Amino acid sequence: MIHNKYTEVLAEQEKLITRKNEINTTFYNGVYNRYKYPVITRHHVPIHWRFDLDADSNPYFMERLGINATLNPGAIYFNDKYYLVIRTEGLDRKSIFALAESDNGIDQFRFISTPLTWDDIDQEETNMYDMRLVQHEDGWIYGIYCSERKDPEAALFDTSSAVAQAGLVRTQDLKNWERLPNIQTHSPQQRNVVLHPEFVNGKYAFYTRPQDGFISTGSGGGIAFGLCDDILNPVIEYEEIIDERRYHTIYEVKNGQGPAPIKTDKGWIHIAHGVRNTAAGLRYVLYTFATSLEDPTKVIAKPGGHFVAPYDDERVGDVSNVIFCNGAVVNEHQEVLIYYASSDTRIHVATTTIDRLVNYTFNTPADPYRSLDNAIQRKDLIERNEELLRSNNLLFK
Ligand code: M1P
Repeated sequence: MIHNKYTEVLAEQEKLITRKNEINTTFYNGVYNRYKYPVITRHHVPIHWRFDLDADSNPYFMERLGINATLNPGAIYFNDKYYLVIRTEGLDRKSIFALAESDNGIDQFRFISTPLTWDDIDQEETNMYDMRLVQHEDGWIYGIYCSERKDPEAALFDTSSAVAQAGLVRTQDLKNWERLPNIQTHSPQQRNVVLHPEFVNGKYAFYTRPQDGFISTGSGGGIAFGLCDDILNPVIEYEEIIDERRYHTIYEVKNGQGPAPIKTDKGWIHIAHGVRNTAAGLRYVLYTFATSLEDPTKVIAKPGGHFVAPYDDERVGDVSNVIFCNGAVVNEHQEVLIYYASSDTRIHVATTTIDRLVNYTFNTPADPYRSLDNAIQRKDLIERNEELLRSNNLLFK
């Protein structure tokens, strides 16, 4: 018999899932809109994924398999619907992938089907997270995710050192998934590996992030680009750094490609994350840059500073002061929906348009890299504005 508490808990959840989202009018920057509510939290995960509904085996209606956080979703606009493959982290710290669907992409996301599974080709793989979903021109939808295992080289007493590599799966319908071999590179560790949606010189092209350690990128210089001949045996022989880390920037310590780049008339627009260190720990923000349509290894525009940073309540969570994005979609109206997680805890959407994203990326001044040059850059803006205000009789001094 179903426990009588079930309908009560379900009705409460239904109120949350069907709540309309609204633009957050306390925030304005002309680049994108933020929304009042997160689009997915751990409270959106179906009741029957967490509770044993049977009154006999669960007389107190206890949550048996709780969810700790929902974060870092891959995203795709597919058959007129918005889909997220969500990193769904259980109380046991393991992340699993779960599919959620919405008609409008800004609210009423519902988890559908069951958690994603595929052939277990790798018994050492312990954790999986941060899938990038890419509709490739070869006709497949690929998912590239971080595949993590215990470091086989770690000393016996060391139970936390890990190795991250890029896992690869593909699907035609988001329901049936085929596991392909992990992507091989010469780097000891890899995270934030993303497939470029088109062939480059007839080959599969990837963005990678070579790193020496599990947390620290060490000698890994930034976001790299590499080609691969065979997606069924994915080997990247050479990685070329295309977007370097640099001293005293928002991406000084680490950076990583977010979703697959978005193709526009002016270039490929990339949404990436940058990490800097602070007395309170690492701070993760998003930034954008553009690469050439003719040569995707060539950066042709890069605004200074962050694109999205933790805002208000977004600052606090399991890993505070983090904004991370690995999913964005473009619909038929050229609207861009950017899915980002705040503080490794819940998922939000920011909306903009291709026009605005291009305008932002190509016309926002670059980081001058030095405070005095930065002061000159700002002074120039102020003087131009003052001149305009004066000519409109709006400057009274
Ligand atoms: O905790 C912040 C993020 O840290 C990692 O990102 P990166 O590899 O760039 O440091 C990832 O584990 C990511 O999932 C997480 O959100």
